[in-house]
Formats: sequence, C-alpha cells, structure tokens
Amino acid sequence: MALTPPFDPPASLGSPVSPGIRPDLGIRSVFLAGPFIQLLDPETGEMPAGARAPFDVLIKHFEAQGLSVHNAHRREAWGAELMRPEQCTKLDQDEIRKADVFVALPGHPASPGTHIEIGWASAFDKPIVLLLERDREYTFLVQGLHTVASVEYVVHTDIAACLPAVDRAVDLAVLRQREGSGGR
Ligand code: 5HM
Repeated sequence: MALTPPFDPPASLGSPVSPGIRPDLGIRSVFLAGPFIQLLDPETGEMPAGARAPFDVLIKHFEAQGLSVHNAHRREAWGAELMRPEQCTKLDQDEIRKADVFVALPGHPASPGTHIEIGWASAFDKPIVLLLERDREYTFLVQGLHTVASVEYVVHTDIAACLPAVDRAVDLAVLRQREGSGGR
C-alpha cells in the first residue's frame, strides 16, 4: 500500500532529545481516537493493560508537551465507566470540533466509532494524524483521505518507538491545514 509520506522513524529519532511538536504552532489540544468496544475484556468489561498501552503512551507524550488531551478511553475509565451512546456521541463530536488536532488509530479490525470520528474530523477540516500498523490493510477512504483533508500517516510497528514521527506528523498536518491545501 503506497502511503504518502511513509513515516518510518529513523532509529536516531528515538532519542529523548527529540524536539517534539513545534511550540510556535500554538497547538493546545488533541482528540485521540481509536478502537474501544473491541478491546474490552468480556470478563471484566475493561481494557486490559496491553490494550491501554498505546493510548497511555500517546496521552502521556502529548501531555508532557503541555497539550490538553481528550480521549474517551481514559474518560470512561478504560471501560469501567462506559457511557451510553446518547451520552458519548455528542460529547465526542463537540470535543473533536474544539480540538486543534485529531489523532486516530483506525484499528485492525476497523473500529466503527473511530471511522465515524475520522469522517467528522475531516468534515470539520481538522489537521489529522492517522497511526497505521505496518502490513495491515486499511479501507480505501482511509488510504485516500489525504486527497480531501489535511492528513499525515504514521506507519509503525510500535507506538512508543514512533513518537518523534507522530510529533513531526502533527506539525505537518497543522501546517498543511493552515496553508489551506489539505492535500487537495
Ligand atoms: O466502535 P468503537 O467502540 O471502536 O469506537 C471507538 C471510538 O468511539 C473512540 O475513538 C471513542 O472516542 C468513541 N467512543 C466513545 O467515546 C466509543 C464508545 C463505545 O463504542 C464509547 N465512547 N463508549
């Protein structure tokens, strides 16, 4: 699958001296989306530690840079305080509208809720970063979203190892959105 541009983090970028998201861009908030229901343990109704990890890593990474992060998984206590559909739908849409950047793991298998949110974010003309697992197939409209919206893709095998690439993708998505090109 040809994705533009491929974000393979060079090993050298994995160092703690990574510059992070450009402070001069004034990015204050991020909405972080990704699979939820499919990750709940049927026994406990909660996300196991391994399923929480990518969200946890990204939340901590963004918050360490002073960004405010809205993430439903954390908000709903990783499944322990699951909201009803009529509670979370408008809340999520409002938070995506307010966010400076939208970051999503579309999921494999595809997360239905996340795909709706990706649609909202692109319709709201948000800068979008999509975190795609290497060697997974994603639906055509995810592969092609950069032709109609300000999208950067980060193809990865490990979220923690690609954080510098995520920061760079955030910068580029924001710059592209401000240029008004949106990849179009
Ligand atoms: O269909 P799925 O559960 O994978 O949808 C996940 C996305 O929908 C998340 O990005 C989250 O923002 C939103 N969501 C939510 O806010 C989903 C559920 C359950 O479907 C929920 N709250 N309880």
